Amino acid sequence: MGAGEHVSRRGESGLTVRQEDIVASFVAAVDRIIELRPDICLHAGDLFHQVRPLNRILAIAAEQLHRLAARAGIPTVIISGNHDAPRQAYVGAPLDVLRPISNLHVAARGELEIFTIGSCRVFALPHCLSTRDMHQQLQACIPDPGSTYNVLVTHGVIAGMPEFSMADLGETEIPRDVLERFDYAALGHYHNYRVIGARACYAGSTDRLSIAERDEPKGFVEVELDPLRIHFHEIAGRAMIDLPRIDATGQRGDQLVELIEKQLVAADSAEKIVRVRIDGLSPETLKTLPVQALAALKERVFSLDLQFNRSEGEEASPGFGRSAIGRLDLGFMEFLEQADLTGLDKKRLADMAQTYLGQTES
Ligand SMILES: [Mn+2]
Repeated sequence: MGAGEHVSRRGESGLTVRQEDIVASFVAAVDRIIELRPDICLHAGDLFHQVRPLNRILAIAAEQLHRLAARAGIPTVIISGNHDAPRQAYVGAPLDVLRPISNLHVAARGELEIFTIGSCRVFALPHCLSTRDMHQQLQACIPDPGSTYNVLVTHGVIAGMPEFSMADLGETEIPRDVLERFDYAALGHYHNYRVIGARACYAGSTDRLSIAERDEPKGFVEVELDPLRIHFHEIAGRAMIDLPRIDATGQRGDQLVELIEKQLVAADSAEKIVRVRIDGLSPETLKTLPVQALAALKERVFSLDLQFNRSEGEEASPGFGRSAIGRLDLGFMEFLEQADLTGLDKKRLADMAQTYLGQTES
């Protein structure tokens, strides 16, 4: 929750209309879960898309989790993911604010916490500060043979399955053999619903967070443990579409706007989130582009993302405005996230930073 801040229009709540959408999907999921009355509800991380969500978003999260755990009495376990885990421990996690909610179990300290709920032991392993920490904590994920059920809830990419990477710098790997020890493993990080092997699953996010998710159903999963059965519940969200690419070569600006408009009308796009990619934009086309007509087009669509690919490259200079120095490797990772790294291997830079900078400080 909190994502969608780049949409310009604001709703009555003061949030952007897209932020309101994403909140509404989460609330719809809570409604359905309360109806289903499960023995336990698990959230596998990244409830928030950043370490410091808006106070309003934090308040909505508290209200909804209070409704689910305290009022409806559904024991709920939530962990932090790579987006909402603090990079330095002293900052604290936004989930810490939710700790006073009764019947809500929060794991947000970068270490494994084990909660006993009825006949189930829930191993809650949140995002850790470093890959090394994560590996140590994974070794402690040993099911309790005395417990009827042992369930794992964690956040990251399954080792050897890069298709579940979100290309985030902080993401960590989860070895498959750890998953196989448990009666069920609830996984977070990847945004789409996917069943992994026999007893693990990414439930995915409750709404679409990038254009890459345009054709994916969104929702949550209901899991029965004995025998194991996974059932996906879909939450209908706003439609997201990618229009055919437009070639701007040889077009005047006004002709180009006309082409875009034609596509928008054909796709019935007023209430949709739309991406249009325009290739081969020359300085001539750019000069004659009627800015007001373009702005008027944006008014007619819920959200219009116009991506112009110029025929000439233009470099943006990255800002490096940090004064406080914490852990060097983590500071460098934050810098990498903001820098324009087009054409560079982000993952390799991050790995090198962890190897060299992580050794000297810790
Ligand atoms: Mn994540």
